[in-house]
Amino acid sequence: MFRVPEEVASIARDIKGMKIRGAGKIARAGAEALKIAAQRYEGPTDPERFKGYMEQVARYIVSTRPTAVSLPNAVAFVMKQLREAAGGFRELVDTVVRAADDFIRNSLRAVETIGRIGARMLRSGDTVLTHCHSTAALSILVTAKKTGREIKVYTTETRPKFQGRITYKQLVEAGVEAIQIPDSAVRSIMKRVDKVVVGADTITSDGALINKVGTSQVALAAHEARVRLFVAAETYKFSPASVHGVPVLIEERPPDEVVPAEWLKRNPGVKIRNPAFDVTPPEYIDAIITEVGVIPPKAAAIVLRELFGYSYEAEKLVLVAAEHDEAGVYY
Ligand code: RI2
Repeated sequence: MFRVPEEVASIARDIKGMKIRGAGKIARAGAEALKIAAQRYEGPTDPERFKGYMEQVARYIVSTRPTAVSLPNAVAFVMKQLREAAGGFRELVDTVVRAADDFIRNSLRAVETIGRIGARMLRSGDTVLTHCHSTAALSILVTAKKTGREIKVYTTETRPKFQGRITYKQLVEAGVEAIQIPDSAVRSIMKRVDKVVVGADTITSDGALINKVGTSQVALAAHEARVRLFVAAETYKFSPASVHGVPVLIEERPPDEVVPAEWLKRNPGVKIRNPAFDVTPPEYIDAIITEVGVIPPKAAAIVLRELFGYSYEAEKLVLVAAEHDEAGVYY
């Protein structure tokens, strides 16, 4: 029977339950889980058996949340090196550990670089609006402040899970002037906004952005008000599977995130939908700020070819994720 160490199971539970959340963080947690699984492996030390076991762990980790491609990309990064590695059991474990550490280190560095590049695109006196809680978007806003740009930031609440409160808190802690608004205030506030900065869960080869539900409404309001919208996205948020026409599954989360379980009990039969993400078309995006530079959304396919060579590795894993949740909606 397939077993994972408790620490790995706990990471998987935390990703599913959104204790660990944010596309970059779940990617790093996925890499860390593979590393722990390899280090704690107690089965037969035959290299092929070990590789087979790690393939199962990879599928298990990827099946936790279906939308952010950062997770299968992180897992594919580690697994590619394991698949291609020769040598005995110990060497294979070392390969997994090294690859996971490399991914985590590079990922953190990418967030920092995006902060530096993105901050240059803001000016002192700018009023910025952001949605949800994105570490990459925050990196830009906080770096702007650190580099002497006095900005003001409107943060949406981001119903139903209120991740906007984390953004608000972290901005204030960094000394950035922040103002919390309800999601429904976005269109009226947009008149006072100079730039929008949001994060990304997945970017498809045609330059569409899949991000926290509500992002497309923010983009629509920005477009109408002629406010520029920037996306902060590490390159592992780009979907190699989308090049091959694989759709992105929009995660549907439980109804008790929308209304309290108690209320649901008192009102049986109430129908609720809770899609966690939505799709912003490339036409509403001015630029994507990545660690390799600022690109127009339509250059997503080039980034994918340069970085992944149109690899099928991540595609397979995305498909596993998609098969996992039949109730979801595909983009
Ligand atoms: P970073 C989050 O998803 C939000 O949609 C956020 O914009 C995106 O991940 C990227 O976040 P969730 O995990 O990687 O809260 O920039 O559902 O932190």
